[in-house]
Amino acid sequence: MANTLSAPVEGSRRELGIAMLRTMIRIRVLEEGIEKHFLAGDIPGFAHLSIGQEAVAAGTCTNLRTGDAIASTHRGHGHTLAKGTSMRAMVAELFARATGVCKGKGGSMHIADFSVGMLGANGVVAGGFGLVAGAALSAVQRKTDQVAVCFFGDGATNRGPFHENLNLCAIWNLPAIFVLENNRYASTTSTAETMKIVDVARRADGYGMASVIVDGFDAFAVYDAVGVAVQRARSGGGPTFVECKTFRARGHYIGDPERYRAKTEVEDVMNASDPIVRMQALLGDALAAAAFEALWNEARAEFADAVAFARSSPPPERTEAFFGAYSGDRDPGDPVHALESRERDRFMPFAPDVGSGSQGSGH
Ligand SMILES: Cc1ncc(C[n+]2csc(CCOP(=O)(O)OP(=O)(O)O)c2C)c(N)n1
Ligand SMILES: [Mg+2]
Repeated sequence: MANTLSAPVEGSRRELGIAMLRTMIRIRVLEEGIEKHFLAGDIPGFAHLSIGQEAVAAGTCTNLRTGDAIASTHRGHGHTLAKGTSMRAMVAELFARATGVCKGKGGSMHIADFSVGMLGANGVVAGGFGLVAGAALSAVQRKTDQVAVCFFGDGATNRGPFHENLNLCAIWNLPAIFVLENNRYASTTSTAETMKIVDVARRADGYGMASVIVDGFDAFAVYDAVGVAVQRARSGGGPTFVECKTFRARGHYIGDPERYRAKTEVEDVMNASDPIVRMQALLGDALAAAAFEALWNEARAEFADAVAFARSSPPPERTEAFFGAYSGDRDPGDPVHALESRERDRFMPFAPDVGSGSQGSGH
């Protein structure tokens, strides 16, 4: 398994390490903040945290351009932030405010931000594979060198869309990259109980797809492996499967009693492998303690600003619920707009102007 723990960290490599450390710290601060505000009742719906997995989001997205696409999962805050969505737009969305990235109508599991190529988190496990195959096919047809990255969990690889889309991307040689976050669990079930193999990357062999296994706690290792995959995809070499061995340090969702594993397992893994601590140790000499502290303080200030922004923003208007379900614009002459308006009038003939901003649940 590839990791970079003995590599010297100097020059541009050090700059890269600092950039990825900053991203990981921003994700950690965001998610610890989400946990706090969710438990305080500020965030409706459900939320799944990726604490422990930050190196995968940072190492992957640092390779990507804004025009490249990603598809995420129910555990997608880190992917979204790393791809370039602003902290304010994220937090306002989680707080169900009209200023959120999906106007407060999506929430944690349905965040999408097309302006940065983020095609969507997904409440449907394995829901991202078809989006990525489509985005990759579109890049080929439009003759661009864009790539599309699918983030997914180990559990998702037991579903049909994983197999169908890997096969399709392989035979059509599409510029897709499949980044598996193998965090040892799917909900309450250990992967050891749901598959007979240890390395899920072996499944890529069945489709004739290149694959690599990396230490998912090591952002450099993820960066390097995804970098090779991006290069291959951009130059017409087809898709790659990147298995990142990682760990989810929180419950499946906020509130999960975690009866299926020992508390010591979480402590042991995080004590040995916390990706942020590891990166700080790698950069240790070069980046002094004060500089580390500054990164944390910046991220905390950014998060506090985003919370204040969210709190001062209104909830979406109830009548907005009917808009944005289809592609199209808000020009009253647009047939999609007319259709959505008709639906609003049919289902909400006496709709009040402003609603409570509630979001759907389910996980
Ligand atoms: C099609 C579908 N089946 C079941 C679920 C319920 N569910 C939500 S998350 C999850 C486990 C996913 O595990 P994995 O793919 O390993 O991702 P992780 O949660 O570990 O990040 C399940 C079964 C769902 N959301 N969608
Ligand atoms: Mg999993």
